[in-house]
Order: sequence, then C-alpha cells, then structure tokens
Amino acid sequence: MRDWSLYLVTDRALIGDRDFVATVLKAVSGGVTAVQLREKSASTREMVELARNLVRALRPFRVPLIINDRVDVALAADADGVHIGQDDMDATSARHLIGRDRILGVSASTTAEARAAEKAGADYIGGGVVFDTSTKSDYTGTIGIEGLARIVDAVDIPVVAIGGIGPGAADSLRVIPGLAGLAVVSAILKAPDPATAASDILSRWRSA
Ligand code: TZP
Ligand code: MG
Repeated sequence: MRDWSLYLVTDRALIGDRDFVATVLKAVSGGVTAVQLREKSASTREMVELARNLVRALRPFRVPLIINDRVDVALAADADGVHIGQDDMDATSARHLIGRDRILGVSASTTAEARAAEKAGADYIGGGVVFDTSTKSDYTGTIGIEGLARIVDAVDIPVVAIGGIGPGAADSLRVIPGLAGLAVVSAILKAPDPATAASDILSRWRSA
C-alpha cells in the first residue's frame, strides 16, 4: 500500500531562486510521502531533466515521483507514475502505455469522473478542486468537503484531496472517512521553511 498522506505537487514559480531539488527534499524531510512533478511552463527537455534529477534524489527515501500530464516524460525518466486530468490522454491509453507496474493517477471533480477513472485502471484519484486556490487557473468551481466526500464514497481506490489545502484544511478534511491524503502546492512551496510547513500539515492530518 502506498502512503498518500502528504503529496507534494511542484511549481517552480513558487520555488523561485531556491534550488529545486533541495527544496523538494526539505519538504520530504518534513514528512512528504509522494511527489508530483507539475511544471506547466517547462519544455519537454526541461521536464525530462527535472524528472531525472528528482527520481535520483527521491529514490533513497522511497518517495515515489509521479509526472503530471506527460506519459512520455514519465517513461523517459523512469519515474514511478503519471498523473492525468480530464483533458489529457484518456486513462485507458495511459495505463496501456505505462504498463501495470507504474502508478496512474487521475484528477476528478465528480463521482462519474472518479468511477470512470477507476474502471479505466487508475490507482488513485486526485479529488478537487476542494477549496479556492490561486495555483491553478483553469478550474470552474470548488467541490468543497461534501463533493470530496462523495468522490471518496464512490470509488474503492485511494482519493487524495487537492486545492487550497493548508494546515486549516488538514484539520477539516481529516474527518472524511477513507480519505487517503492531502495534495499540496503553495502551502508547502511558498513557505520559508518547507520542512516545517510539511510537518505541520502532516501532524494535523494524522492527529486523532
Ligand atoms: N489541481 C487541482 S487544484 C491544484 C491542482 C494542481 C492546485 C493546488 O494548489 P494549492 O496551492 O495547493 O492550492
Ligand atoms: Mg493535466
């Protein structure tokens, strides 16, 4: 069983002048259990290079690296998996290309999308956008705690919450039975100390 408790999604614009890999590793030292490389403005060449650097850095910690959008980059860098949205390649094709052993994640904002992804072979669902966020530009609305709970109920695979998640959200989402974890961008990467930010979110998520 994978540990999806705290899933860091990258955005190098938020990392700024700090070293990319070192910043991700700081978050890992704070307890991040999975990492997604999501760099919408990176060229293919840059994506493969970033992915290879992260694969090398994360492997000793046994933290999986998932590549957003790009099946080709995931294969080229020998990453652990790929994450696709509703406008990307369909999940059945992605599963076919990556094989059975790599992880397939799919974004879903409705129970119908989540069920279809599960049927197509997804290993986990990124459920959201849960709360308002300025990190993602192209979303139409938020699903809130209720929408997220419906998705968790609708499928048997793990569901990770995404969108506007910080320490406060960790407190309120903890109550959803069966939710596998929290996916976070800005609350960790905008923080001056990503390790402390990660461990704060994680300890709130895990506190009974
Ligand atoms: N998908 C749904 S919301 C989102 C993505 C990539 C961005 C979440 O960013 P933040 O900063 O954690 O709200
Ligand atoms: Mg996508």
